[in-house]
Amino acid sequence: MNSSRYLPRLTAALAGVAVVSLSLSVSSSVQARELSVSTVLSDAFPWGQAAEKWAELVAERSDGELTLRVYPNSQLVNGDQTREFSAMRSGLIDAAVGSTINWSPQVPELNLFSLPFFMPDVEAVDAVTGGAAGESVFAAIESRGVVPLAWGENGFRQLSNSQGPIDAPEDLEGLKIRVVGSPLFQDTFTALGANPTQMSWADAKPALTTGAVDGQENPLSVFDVARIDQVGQEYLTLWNYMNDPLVFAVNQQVWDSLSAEERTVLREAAEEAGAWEIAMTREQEPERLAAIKERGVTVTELDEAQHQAFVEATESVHDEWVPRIGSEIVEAARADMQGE
Ligand code: X2X
Repeated sequence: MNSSRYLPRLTAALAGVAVVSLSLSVSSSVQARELSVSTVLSDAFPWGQAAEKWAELVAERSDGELTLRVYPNSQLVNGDQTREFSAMRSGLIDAAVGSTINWSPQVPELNLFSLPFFMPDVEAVDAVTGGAAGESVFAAIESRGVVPLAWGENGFRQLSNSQGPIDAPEDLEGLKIRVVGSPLFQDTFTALGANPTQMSWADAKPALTTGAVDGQENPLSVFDVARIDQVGQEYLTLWNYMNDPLVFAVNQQVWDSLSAEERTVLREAAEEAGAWEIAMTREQEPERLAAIKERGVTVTELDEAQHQAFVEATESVHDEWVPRIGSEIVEAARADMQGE
């Protein structure tokens, strides 16, 4: 047998092997995907840690085939956190761990959580997020092209200012308060007699530093980590006027492009990271409060009558906003909180 006769066949066979292995490596590199995840706060805060935890669990469970890259400080929307939802819906951002406040301009149902003095404690928040109202809120997000996967928590928002202790609505009279760029907040602080100014978180600290604004509202974790006491905010009122849940979510087209296994990994990792972050945020609050007091901040707590005065002063916000949120969702939330 003349081996040279077989050479072309052998070459062709080898070439075939090369093509197969090339196409294998191409298809595996197409499969290995990186998704961008937007957050407002970095991993110095529980919020950013929630996103990092999600990324860690996804990388681990997908053997590195699916990775999440977290972009903190609203950098994917140039600092404009109220554009995060639109950017995710349009596919500029693949995923996010975002605040219900920041997404509420595009998803009005999310204003449910911002209704002043509506959910008094963490039990109420859990009843709503884990109940029928929570499901309706997720359906509202999904109907706008974003797939919600799990809840996290920024926390109950407390009021700070540089001027003096606040234990009555009158104490807010004329104070310039930085609020997030969501219209409901404008209404709440106007109803309280304050002078609210909408600005992004990126602009908030400079505005507090220069005294352009007198006060702000954020959870204890944010006050503590961002050292808001160092920018003249010497007075803090614990009024639990609203809780700011976070939502882990993915753009609809991105979600549709994933395999069933990848979706399961993403969803389960989000649920675990969210539960982990919620527990941590709540556990850390007492130590954070102690640290804040130690730094010389005057902390004011409200008695029942003082609390009631704030509730009454903000009733008009409910009148205005319940129809915009949808009275069925608000009623469902009430029922969830009453354990019905
Ligand atoms: O801007 C804020 O106050 C912050 C960081 O809490 C949110 O993104 C809602």
